[in-house]
Amino acid sequence: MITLYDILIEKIKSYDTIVIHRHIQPDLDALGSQLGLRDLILNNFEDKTVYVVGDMSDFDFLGEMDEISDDVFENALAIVVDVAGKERVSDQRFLHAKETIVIDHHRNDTDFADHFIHEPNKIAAAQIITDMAIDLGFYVDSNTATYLFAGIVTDSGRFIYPQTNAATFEAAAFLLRKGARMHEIYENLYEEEYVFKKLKGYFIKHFKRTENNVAYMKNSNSLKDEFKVTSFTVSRGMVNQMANIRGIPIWANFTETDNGQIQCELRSKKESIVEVAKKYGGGGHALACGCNVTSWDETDSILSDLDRIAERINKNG
Ligand SMILES: [Mn+2]
Repeated sequence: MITLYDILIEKIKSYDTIVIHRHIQPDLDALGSQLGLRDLILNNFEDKTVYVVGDMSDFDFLGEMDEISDDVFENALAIVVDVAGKERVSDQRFLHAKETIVIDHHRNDTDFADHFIHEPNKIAAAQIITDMAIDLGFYVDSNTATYLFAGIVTDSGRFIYPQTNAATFEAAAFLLRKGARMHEIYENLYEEEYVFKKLKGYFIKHFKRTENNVAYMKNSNSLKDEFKVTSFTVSRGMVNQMANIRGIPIWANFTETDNGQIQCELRSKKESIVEVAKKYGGGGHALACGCNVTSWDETDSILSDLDRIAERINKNG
């Protein structure tokens, strides 16, 4: 039987030039699987030219991208990792490649690839590539192992997300045996900006609770100037400073922005609160949603709506 791995190997063998892409605003799984696959190909196949392309993010400590001209794509194989939908692929020139292969673990289909290695049971694209390297007996050096480890550790939320299982740890253990520099990755992940740390402290010190234990913060527009951060950092970046507190089922972060609106980030442990977000013209997921309002009075009515839900939760235990 010919597997998708066989096809991938066959295609890598038949192209001299390979360009590896991943999604825009890359996280460490996107970058880790991209850079890891590059080194796997360079270390296990002879005479290949492999490029990595795309925009960069805060995670640039992992490695650099290549600048290449348009004509490189003409006779190239494009491999896209950690994303299957055309729109979100970084550097759209993959559309000019001769052939395309997608390697992804997200639960959606591809709208462009010639071949699709789709393993949604795996927690990271980097795990798909690691398992493939194990199956095929590839040579894995310590750089490759470090890249792939970074993808697995972050897409699993440091081995916390529900999909984390024995196979996740087996892949990680394999990479550590191959010399993955785990502590180097952790140092980069856990270090944060001075102002960010100070802002966290401010939040933890000043957040309040409603009668039925909805935690909340109201942030005026001047707060972001005081800490020299963006209002996005105050709003989205800080909301979960009120998460994971025993007895607090719901938490909300209200942040005034430059245009005078108030961004409302609403979060809940178990009970859906998206109806509240919708009531005020917003939306999102059941447990993580938001809306924009124009007055502090409206944030008070949001709080009393959330407080009613919290009261029900507290009663039902
Ligand atoms: Mn991923």
